[in-house]
Amino acid sequence: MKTRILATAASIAALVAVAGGMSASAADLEELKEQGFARIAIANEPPYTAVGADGKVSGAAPDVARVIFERLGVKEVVASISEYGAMIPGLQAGRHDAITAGLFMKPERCNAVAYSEPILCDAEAFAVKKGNPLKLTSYKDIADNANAKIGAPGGGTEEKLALQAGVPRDRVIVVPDGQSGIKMLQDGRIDVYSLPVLSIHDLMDKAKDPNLEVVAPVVGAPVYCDGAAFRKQDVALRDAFDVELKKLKESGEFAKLIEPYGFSAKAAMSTTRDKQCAAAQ
Ligand code: 6CS
Repeated sequence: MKTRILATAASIAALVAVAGGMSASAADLEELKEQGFARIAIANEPPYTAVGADGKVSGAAPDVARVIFERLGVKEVVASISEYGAMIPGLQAGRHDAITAGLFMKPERCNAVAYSEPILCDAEAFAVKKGNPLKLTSYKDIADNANAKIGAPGGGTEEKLALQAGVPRDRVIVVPDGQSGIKMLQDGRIDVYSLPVLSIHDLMDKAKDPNLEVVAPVVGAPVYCDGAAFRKQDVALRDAFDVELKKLKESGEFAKLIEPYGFSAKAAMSTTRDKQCAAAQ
């Protein structure tokens, strides 16, 4: 089973042609089976989602989605990279059939999409200069220090948490990808880069920079869980996905898929979509 990224204009054009023929109203399972693939939105933020130099897509979220879609009779998963803040509009516009990217469940998102049951749970983290010179351990600490600038993904949870904690917009810098965030921190253009714990650790392991360190978990920030996200009108597809997800969880296959990436199957299995969608933040 391959998962491939939209690599060429031709493949994008081909996909747009196919997408154009899909009923914009709903991506139902029979259509996806006939189409032969499901179009997923990802962010390329390991270990949640990753795109290799060869275009091969991996990461815990696409790996779970690939197995489930295959069991639903959809042979292939075709991924396109999107900023977190653009994922839901892209889904609603019919550019994706599902978001499988670690898009954390929060009330406003739960109102906009049909989430599956929880899949990947994680706390939040900061990457800072060695010794954490500004003593930043919470988003409020950043708000309280007029000189502190935070980098975070556009439309992402960390951006929202910083703004909610009172960090002014001009001190919240949108960072397009992990490597840029680490570089901006190293160059002193930001004082802290915030992503979920496993994402920050992946970046730091690759950066191997002794002048940086991790603050985790961020004090006062909740543990979030994602689910696969479907259009509101595609609840039947979401429900079919959930049936297979439940089987994966019960058989132990779910743990085998996500725990090598550092995620906890127990964390996802100890909560529910309803609980995550009702949570405060
Ligand atoms: O759901 C979100 O908004 C966050 N999720 C991940 C996996 N990374 C950063 C992003 O802000």
